[in-house]
Amino acid sequence: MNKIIVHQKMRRGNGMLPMLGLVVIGLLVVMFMAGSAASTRPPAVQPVAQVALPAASGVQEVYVKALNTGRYDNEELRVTAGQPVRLHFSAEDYAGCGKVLIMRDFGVTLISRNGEDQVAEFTPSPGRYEYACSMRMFRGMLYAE
Ligand SMILES: [Cu+2]
Repeated sequence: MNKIIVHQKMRRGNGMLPMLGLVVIGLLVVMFMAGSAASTRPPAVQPVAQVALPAASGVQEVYVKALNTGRYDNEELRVTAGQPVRLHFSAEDYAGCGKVLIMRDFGVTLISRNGEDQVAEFTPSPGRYEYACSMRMFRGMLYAE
């Protein structure tokens, strides 16, 4: 009699293992699907070249915003060399160090603490000029041709 009871207990105990296994596998599948869904999602920032159109004044207006995602909305700017450029910079609330934009080639440092537009003007010779946060995590390139 005792033997039978023990036997049944063991069987019940063993029966729990496959069940637990199924639950774990189920969880893994759900986690995997969530993960792959996240990875197939398009990146928040679609790097698109912004081509500056000379305004009536001849100043080329270009716009860069530091996003909460850790990147600029514009990572590539194209302007005409030898004509003045007016760079408008702003930053989202949680852009962190991205609130500071530096263009070493023109001695430009812009700080947008509360999302406000900050402006710098310079006239580039032909070339490529980087703009970035101080640690170059946010990074973009201005091409003057
Ligand atoms: Cu940074």
